[in-house]
Amino acid sequence: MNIATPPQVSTNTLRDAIVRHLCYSFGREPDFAGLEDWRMALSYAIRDHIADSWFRAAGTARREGAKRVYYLSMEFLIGRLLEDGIVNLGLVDQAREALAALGQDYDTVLADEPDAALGNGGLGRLAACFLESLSTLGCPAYGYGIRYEHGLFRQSFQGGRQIEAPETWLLQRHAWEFERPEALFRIGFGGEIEETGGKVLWHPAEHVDAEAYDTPIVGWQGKWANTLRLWSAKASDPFDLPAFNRGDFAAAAQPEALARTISRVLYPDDTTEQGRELRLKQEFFLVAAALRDILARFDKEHSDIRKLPEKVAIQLNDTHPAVAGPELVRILHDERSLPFEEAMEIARGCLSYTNHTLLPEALESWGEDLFGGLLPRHLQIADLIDNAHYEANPSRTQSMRADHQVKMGQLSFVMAHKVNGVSALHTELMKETVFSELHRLHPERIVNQTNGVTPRRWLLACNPRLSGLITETIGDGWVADLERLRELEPAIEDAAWRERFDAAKRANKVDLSNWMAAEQGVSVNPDAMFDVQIKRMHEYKRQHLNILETIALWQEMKDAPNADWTPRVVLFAGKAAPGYAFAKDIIRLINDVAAVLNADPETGDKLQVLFLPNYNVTLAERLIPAADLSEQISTAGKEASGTGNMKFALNGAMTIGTLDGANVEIREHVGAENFFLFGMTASDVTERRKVESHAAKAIEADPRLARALQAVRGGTFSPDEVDRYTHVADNIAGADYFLVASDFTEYWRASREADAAFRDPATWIRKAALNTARSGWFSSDRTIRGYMQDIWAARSYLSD
Ligand code: T68
Repeated sequence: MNIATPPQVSTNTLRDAIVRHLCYSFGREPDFAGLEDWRMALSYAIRDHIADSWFRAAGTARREGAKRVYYLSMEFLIGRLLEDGIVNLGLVDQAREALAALGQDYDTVLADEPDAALGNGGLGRLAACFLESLSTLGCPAYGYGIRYEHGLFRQSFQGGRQIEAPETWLLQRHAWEFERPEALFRIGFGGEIEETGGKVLWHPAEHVDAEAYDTPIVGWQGKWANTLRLWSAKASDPFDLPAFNRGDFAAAAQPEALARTISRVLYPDDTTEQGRELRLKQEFFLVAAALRDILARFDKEHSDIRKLPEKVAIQLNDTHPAVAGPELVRILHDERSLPFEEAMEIARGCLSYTNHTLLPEALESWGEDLFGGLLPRHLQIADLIDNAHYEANPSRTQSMRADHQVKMGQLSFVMAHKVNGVSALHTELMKETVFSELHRLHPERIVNQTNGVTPRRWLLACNPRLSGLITETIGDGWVADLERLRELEPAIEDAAWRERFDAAKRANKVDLSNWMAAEQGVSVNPDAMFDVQIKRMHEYKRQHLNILETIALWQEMKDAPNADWTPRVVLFAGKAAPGYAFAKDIIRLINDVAAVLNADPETGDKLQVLFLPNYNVTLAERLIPAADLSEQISTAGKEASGTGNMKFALNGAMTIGTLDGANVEIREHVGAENFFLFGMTASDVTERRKVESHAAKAIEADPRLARALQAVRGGTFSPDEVDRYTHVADNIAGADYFLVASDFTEYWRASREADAAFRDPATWIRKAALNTARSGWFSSDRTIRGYMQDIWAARSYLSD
């Protein structure tokens, strides 16, 4: 099947399309158009071309009766889409010139787009990268999610503290979605079970409608486009007329308001908020709507439901959509009258599950009262699934239904034909820990698919200077075949080429410095090492280890201000879950440390600290190309994979990191000599925790650590409230579950190695460039090929 590359579009054609949309889609004459009007008109002009690819792709998939991949995820962290579309269609020059001809600046227009933050972090961003790769590879696929009115909260700081405000991406006009009022499904909750004549019927007490909104996601060169279908909740019976007629207007509007809460807001990844009924409602809402849609499409093309696994692959992005197991069994057994065993086999043939965490507190489990109250039939089916599994595996000791809970990890495992981890280390740890018994019973089920990132967004688009140099050196084949970056290696041996690589990095750093000066009012030295840690705030990610080391460095600089220090700008960004008090305290501590250090006349030109507010995809695109050092310092065994780590390496930053998640594989690919390794391994961590007073011992052995902790404890950074951070120091000196103290000395050593390497630019640039050349394996195209082969049995419909 050969899909033609879309026709080339000239600048003039694009310019005319922009003006046409401005006038006839938005009713605005060019002379009166504002920035948002221009952005919308350009988006519509681009969207027209994306839609053409989309129709062609959908037509091919239908004609061929293709197997479809369905990626079910509570989160899609898509960020801005306009540049993605322009870049993938190859229309950057045309768009820039067309706008210029209309008196508009391309970068300004692109920057007007809101960042759609329909996700918390890595898990949601991975889903977005996967959709783009699925389209690039021409694999027919749908992403299914929820169209949250409010994505992840907006973060600002007041007195250094995190303040959360609602995020309102939908208040600005959004160019990309098509409302599908005809794709509407009625979703039930609660109610009763009726058993008559061997049949079981579920009569829900409450109903909500799910309405689809489709966003096309176009792949590289516009050869294929898949659909991101997000569900919005609407009242089935929006208006209570009798109440209105009684004059009770508030009651009349009640059904609408209640229904809409389901798609109102994205849950912040917050381990303390477990068990909220609304979250389970959201999960079932997504799953039920998606499965109805999937089956409707299947029924249109095929008649034998037993063929479902041949035509449908459903990937569960973590356990959040795990109720898909019982729901699919319910539909096949209760509604379509297949025997229970067969219904289970068919469901398992379709379903597979990705695990993203081993943290025990993050493994979903629902109390059976809550679960059964909302989904009474699904609770029965979970019991039947569990019993069937036990009968087939009588040596089993752990049940998914123990302790009056429904354990979603185990349910997902049992209902999936494949279960995958997201890095080699994480997959091995899954086998040894959370799923050890299930792995023993089903040794073929767990497979690894190391994460990846899309090179279109995370190199080509976000770093035009470096990607321009790469294309000039090896041609543009790397964009869809990232391992070809290896072809850069001979050029890296050429000093003149290295200078150009360095010039690109330096220019990115100047851009970032200018932006920070304008936005944050802080001016930094672009010749300093840009040392960056950007990710969600969590104890296991150990932002507190980073700030402690920074404090120790500052203290040492003050001891010898005239020594030959490597200047550093330490940059942080990341949100803390609103209920995660310790993580919020670390944000405040970092801001307090920044205030003291940045104002210190003795060290201010050598060591600066900045916490940038409201981390999101757009900010990552700005920071990553400008980074020299990438901080990947989680406690070994805790970070499932990481994907930021890959983006940094790809953009020519050196990693300082532990042997955790995909760091292990990054180091193998880029070479041990091009990676600053430190710290305990996952098995060291387990052993170290058994050592009595391990933190106290580490502190005693390292005076630098002791002094830095003392500054935190003694109020050096909180003179107005000296005991503000006593509990932070106590935590590190006490239980120290995440082993900050025990890894500090090694981290300090590795940081000084980085300093020394940075002082020798010729060596540093070579190492940085080798990181780029050897990171091609971390493309999400490689990851998706792995899923297609090992898990989905899906194929590509592109060939050229
Ligand atoms: C991340 N998980 C992993 N979870 O932490 C990271 N959790 O190592 C990995 O690279 C990434 O997934 C992709 O595999 C998350 O991002 C969440 O965001 C989350 C959201 C809701 C509930 C629980």
